Amino acid sequence: MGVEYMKGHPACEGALCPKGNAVLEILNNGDRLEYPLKRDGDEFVRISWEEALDLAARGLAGSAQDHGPESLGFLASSRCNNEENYLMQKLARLLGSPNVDNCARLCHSPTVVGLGAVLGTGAMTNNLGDLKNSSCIFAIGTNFAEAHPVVSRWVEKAKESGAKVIVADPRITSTSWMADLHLRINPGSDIDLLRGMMKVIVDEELADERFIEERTEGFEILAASLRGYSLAKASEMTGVPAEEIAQAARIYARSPASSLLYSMGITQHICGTDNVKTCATLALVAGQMGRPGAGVWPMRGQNNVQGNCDMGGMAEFYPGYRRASDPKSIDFFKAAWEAEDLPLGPGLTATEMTEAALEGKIKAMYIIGEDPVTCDANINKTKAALDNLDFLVVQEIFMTATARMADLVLPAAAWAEKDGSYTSMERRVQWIDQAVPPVGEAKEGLWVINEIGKRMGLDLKGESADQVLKEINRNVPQYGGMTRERISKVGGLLWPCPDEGHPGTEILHQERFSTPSSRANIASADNRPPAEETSPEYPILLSTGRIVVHYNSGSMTRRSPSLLDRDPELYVEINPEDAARLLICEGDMVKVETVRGEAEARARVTKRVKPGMVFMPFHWQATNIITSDALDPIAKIPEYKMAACRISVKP
Ligand SMILES: Nc1nc2c(c(=O)[nH]1)N[C@H]1C(S)=C(S)[C@@H](COP(=O)(O)OP(=O)(O)OC[C@H]3O[C@@H](n4cnc5c(=O)[nH]c(N)nc54)[C@H](O)[C@@H]3O)O[C@H]1N2
Ligand SMILES: Nc1nc2c(c(=O)[nH]1)N[C@H]1C(S)=C(S)[C@@H](COP(=O)(O)OP(=O)(O)OC[C@H]3O[C@@H](n4cnc5c(=O)[nH]c(N)nc54)[C@H](O)[C@@H]3O)O[C@H]1N2
Ligand SMILES: [Mo]
Repeated sequence: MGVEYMKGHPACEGALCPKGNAVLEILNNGDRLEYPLKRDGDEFVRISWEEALDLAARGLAGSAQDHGPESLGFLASSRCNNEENYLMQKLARLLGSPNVDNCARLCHSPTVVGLGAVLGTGAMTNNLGDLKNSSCIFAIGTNFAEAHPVVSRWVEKAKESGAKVIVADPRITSTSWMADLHLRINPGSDIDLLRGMMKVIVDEELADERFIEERTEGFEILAASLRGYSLAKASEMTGVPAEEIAQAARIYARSPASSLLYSMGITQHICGTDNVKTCATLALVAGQMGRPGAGVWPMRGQNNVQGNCDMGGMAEFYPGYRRASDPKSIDFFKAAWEAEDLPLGPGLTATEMTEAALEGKIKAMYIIGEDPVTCDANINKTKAALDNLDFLVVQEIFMTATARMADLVLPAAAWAEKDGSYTSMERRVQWIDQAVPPVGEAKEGLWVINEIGKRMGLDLKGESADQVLKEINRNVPQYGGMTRERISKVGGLLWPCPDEGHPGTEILHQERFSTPSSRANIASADNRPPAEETSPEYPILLSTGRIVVHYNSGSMTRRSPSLLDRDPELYVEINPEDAARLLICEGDMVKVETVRGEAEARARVTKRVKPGMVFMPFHWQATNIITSDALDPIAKIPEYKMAACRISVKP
């Protein structure tokens, strides 16, 4: 009915981003899915919930019977609450499939595994408000001013108290405008930048020797590898003047408290995991960790991607980051769920499920609140994979490109229409009460999953979000003390919160790291070139990312008239030098081609991108026709930030 601002909220103090302000245009949108729909040729016909649930159960059971439970793939939704995601992975695993994953695969999977390996916990170390205590804010590969506008407030507050802001980004962005020092790095050269900074820190005796000695392992290997490295080499690889790298290193290491913020510019590379580990290593070497204003802030994506990973909606982990490959995890959940057997993992990641569907190994999929046909890299491949399935069920609030390919579409209640908890990127867990009834016959995800389970002979114990939260309290140690009452208070609680007397944890790693040895593992990695390098045929580097008014697939924001009005169509940013050479003028429709296909976009001629590079947002489907699906070998994230393309004016 209206939007009110929570002035007393510790993370946002009542501020919303443009999408938050447009929320009612989306919630009350006339396009919302209201009834279950079944495919009939090229059309969809309305059916009853009874028929829909039977169909879903039969589709999944049929595949499990004919091809084994490992032929089932599940995508949980980071837009949905913890209880829905907990139940989704429970359904998958009780059916015997280890293949459950979520959009973190395309996003911060390198953080979960990389930061996890270095610090023991793959999550933001401090809270957002704590940024005001930093006297240096180093933002690398994050455009938080557009992607996390609420964070800008805390950075502004730090600046008002004299903090220095350093931004490492190949583009000029709304975030780089806030910077005292903008390192205009060559895309994909972050490890060289970080190593260059560490070289200066070590050589100029700015390393925190006591912290390294008392709290870390592996420094000698890094130090040895830096001996053969030079600032000149770092400058050559990154395209950043040596003096600027040295200046950044000195400011970061000398400041009483420095924060390091990173996001997709770091993770979406084939060396994404090594990038993350190197970011954390810089913080360790400088001793910038485990204190107010000092730590590592991975800027996570969706409203509940943190929670989805915590709940075990990931191929590598059962709930609470119990390794899916560890028989002890299986024993724990066999007892907790009174299950005879559970699948040992890791299961297939979202990106591997696509390959497996193409090979005919995955036969049926249940997708909740994800749109891979718009958001995957190289979507023609994703389409072919989904086409190859025997059965696809999609649970959505809108008819997305993915839903359009389904055999069965289930209408879902949106956030304001259901109870449940969400975990923000600061590990903050908050309960939301249902405010309005769902539109039409839409149902909350919990009910749908529970009913499908029943029809497959399973009692998932998912009658209400309350009931599931209590099970989460028992089975996810970090959430032990997160009762509905406690997390309903403004600001909720930050995990870990192991019991009901625990106040939650604002800053991690203050005394020890959560690794088995309690020490952080210093990493030493070398840079690797991108999977796809530019060539005479495809001479320009294509980078993709976000703009402030649109959100991921755009399935929601492109339906908001006020947001669409601000950015109505797909565009490509191109440097004036390249534009002149290619005879492209501002406003021309151009064709952007890679080996995988072509996309049409409106040219914006601007110095915001370097010569030899173009940038496209991915909130319109065409972009991911051309992006590269090369994967990081550990986290299996695609290299969305690097592809080789060519551009021409559309005849
Ligand atoms: N408005 C809006 N906000 C969002 C979203 C949205 O779609 N729209 N999506 C949410 C989600 S799911 C996520 S994951 C976050 C992501 O938030 P961000 O990661 O901040 O968003 P991106 O635009 O993908 O990339 C960030 C920056 O990385 C830079 N970059 C590209 N390549 C490199 C490189 O090689 N090195 C370095 N150092 N920088 C590079 C880009 O120029 C870009 O400015 O945003 C969340 N918030
Ligand atoms: N080229 C390029 N591609 C990218 C990226 C990039 O930087 N460049 N970034 C990648 C990243 S970081 C991410 S996270 C992915 C995002 O990929 P997706 O997760 O596929 O993107 P979203 O648009 O967030 O899709 C979520 C869907 O959930 C639906 N939804 C919202 N609320 C609910 C609900 O309550 N219930 C249900 N059932 N559904 C709901 C929305 O309608 C929407 O269709 O995209 C990736 N793709
Ligand atoms: Mo994301």
